[in-house]
Amino acid sequence: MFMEMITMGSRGVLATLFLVVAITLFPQDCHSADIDRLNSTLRNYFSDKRHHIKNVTYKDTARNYIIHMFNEFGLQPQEHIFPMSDSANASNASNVIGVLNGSNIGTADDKPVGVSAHYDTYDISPGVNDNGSGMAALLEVARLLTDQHKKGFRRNNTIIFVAFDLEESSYAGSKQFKEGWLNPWTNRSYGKAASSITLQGIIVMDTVMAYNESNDTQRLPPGISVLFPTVKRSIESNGKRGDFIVNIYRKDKDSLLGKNFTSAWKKLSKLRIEELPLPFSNVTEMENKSLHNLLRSDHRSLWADDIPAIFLSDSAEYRGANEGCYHKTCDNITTMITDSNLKFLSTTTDAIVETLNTLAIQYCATPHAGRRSVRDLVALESTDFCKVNFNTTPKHGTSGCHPVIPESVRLTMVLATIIGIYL
Ligand SMILES: *[C@@H]1O[C@H](CO)[C@@H](O)[C@H](O)[C@H]1NC(C)=O
Ligand SMILES: *[C@@H]1O[C@H](CO)[C@@H](O)[C@H](O)[C@H]1NC(C)=O
Ligand SMILES: *[C@@H]1O[C@H](CO)[C@@H](O)[C@H](O)[C@H]1NC(C)=O
Ligand SMILES: *[C@@H]1O[C@H](CO)[C@@H](O)[C@H](O)[C@H]1NC(C)=O
Ligand SMILES: *[C@@H]1O[C@H](CO)[C@@H](O)[C@H](O)[C@H]1NC(C)=O
Ligand SMILES: *[C@@H]1O[C@H](CO)[C@@H](O)[C@H](O)[C@H]1NC(C)=O
Ligand SMILES: *[C@@H]1O[C@H](CO)[C@@H](O)[C@H](O)[C@H]1NC(C)=O
Ligand SMILES: *[C@@H]1O[C@H](CO)[C@@H](O)[C@H](O)[C@H]1NC(C)=O
Ligand SMILES: *[C@@H]1O[C@H](CO)[C@@H](O)[C@H](O)[C@H]1NC(C)=O
Ligand SMILES: *[C@@H]1O[C@H](CO)[C@@H](O)[C@H](O)[C@H]1NC(C)=O
Ligand SMILES: CC(=O)N[C@H]1CO[C@H](CO)[C@@H](O)[C@@H]1O
Ligand SMILES: CC(=O)N[C@H]1CO[C@H](CO)[C@@H](O)[C@@H]1O
Repeated sequence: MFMEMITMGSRGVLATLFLVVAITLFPQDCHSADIDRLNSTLRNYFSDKRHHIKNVTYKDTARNYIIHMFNEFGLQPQEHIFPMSDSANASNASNVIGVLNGSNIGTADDKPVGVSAHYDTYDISPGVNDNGSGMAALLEVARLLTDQHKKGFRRNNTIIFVAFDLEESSYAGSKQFKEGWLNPWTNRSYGKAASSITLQGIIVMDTVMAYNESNDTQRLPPGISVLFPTVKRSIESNGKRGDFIVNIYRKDKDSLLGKNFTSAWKKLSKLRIEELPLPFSNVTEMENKSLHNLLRSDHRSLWADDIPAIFLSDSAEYRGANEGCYHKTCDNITTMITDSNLKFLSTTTDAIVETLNTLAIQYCATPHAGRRSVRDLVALESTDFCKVNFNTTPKHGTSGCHPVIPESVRLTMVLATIIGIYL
């Protein structure tokens, strides 16, 4: 490098400097799920049965891994141990919960928002998709958000991460969540203000990684055609491809969360999404209308407890590879870990990060003030990422992804470099 600079002369030195600066300040991806991590998390921790009877050892390993990772992320994990209903075996189960405090923690202004998935599996199914996929995404969301925290971002509202246990036993973990953990935690954290805290809602993921671009890979559960004729038409006009995420919520209770997720998804991805805004809010009423298919995860218990929630899914056995493998031994790494499935899962992860940042109101804790020299920016880049790369107040729904140095300036710098070297 030194010899090159001598032969290039001062113009070359300048050009090289430009190049270094241009590369250093190249726009950083503000929120991108790491596909290799999703892959290895699934393979290493969520690829064999995690059932309280069929393989309790592996389930414990998965739970310990969640606790370990939440600790790594600085989320001070808490185990919510609850008694099991089939307690003949006298063992207990536990939800694992991590909390990322917002700056409003402890005050009446806090509007917490959450994300969840279940880590247990059905019987002897390895449960890579059901629900290793949701867990891998949950851990990746937690990693990305806490990483942003380390880079100087803060959020007004608190974010709660929940890994539910025993979803596969009548949603036992989520049924006991409100009474057993949420209420006591709210009292502990907010004291007198506890009664004025409103949870904005919890995103529930279950079976979220099957993606199929072939025609006729998507079937429709009964009831959908009548209630959502436009969704039916949309799926049919697309050749009945299983290539979309399903976002289920109750129109009158969960719209804030539901619509924010859909808009985050559309902003970040060209992949399709189908929204099913239910015109009912009472779970019993939905069951009486034979809508069981839309109630098949932990959001059911949350809704019954009057906690806003949305349910994200690939529609489970109504789609492609899931059809033969759902709850079977072939819900395994061979069937599920494909390029397109991982990409689909990473899109869900990114859209959740975006949604949570919007609802928790992300901001940069150390706003950059006024104009700065390029040298200042380079120096800051290494110590305070958000100060350099982001505006003080992120525009709504953008996670604050505004590089300070505009694209056009970067391009000019690169061009100047090339001209500097070759002329
Ligand atoms: C439980 O899962 C682990 C890890 O995959 C495996 O080594 C072990 O053989 C399993 N045990 C049973 C009883 O299936
Ligand atoms: C199960 O949990 C209950 C409280 O939820 C506790 O009293 C009991 O000791 C626990 N039992 C075991 C075996 O851990
Ligand atoms: C969010 O927090 C920032 C920084 O503390 C504050 O300036 C802003 O008013 C808060 N916004 C809302 C909507 O609470
Ligand atoms: C929370 O605090 C309120 C008011 O002090 C009390 O009535 C309620 O029982 C507490 N709930 C729990 C779960 O501790
Ligand atoms: C979050 O806030 C709670 C309640 O104020 C506090 O006990 C806890 O230590 C805080 N967590 C972190 C990581 O600061
Ligand atoms: C898939 O379905 C679409 C819409 O019905 C149709 O236009 C297209 O030709 C089909 N593609 C194949 C390969 O059958
Ligand atoms: C839901 O509907 C059932 C049956 O109609 C009724 O018994 C129950 O009180 C309702 N629940 C709520 C929270 O309104
Ligand atoms: C997954 O299931 C398929 C279909 O039954 C089977 O061919 C494959 O060997 C299984 N993979 C693993 C890792 O068990
Ligand atoms: C997932 O990881 C395995 C093992 O490292 C690797 O062989 C495979 O190519 C990866 N799959 C994808 C789709 O990245
Ligand atoms: C997203 O949530 C915010 C509140 O944080 C709300 O103002 C906005 O309208 C929501 N966006 C959509 C598309 O519903
Ligand atoms: C009631 C119940 O769940 N019993 C189970 C206790 O655990 C053994 C295996 O460890 C099972 O065989 C029983 O069915
Ligand atoms: C989304 C999903 O497929 N949930 C299923 C998980 O497994 C339980 C127990 O078998 C089913 O009741 C849910 O429908």
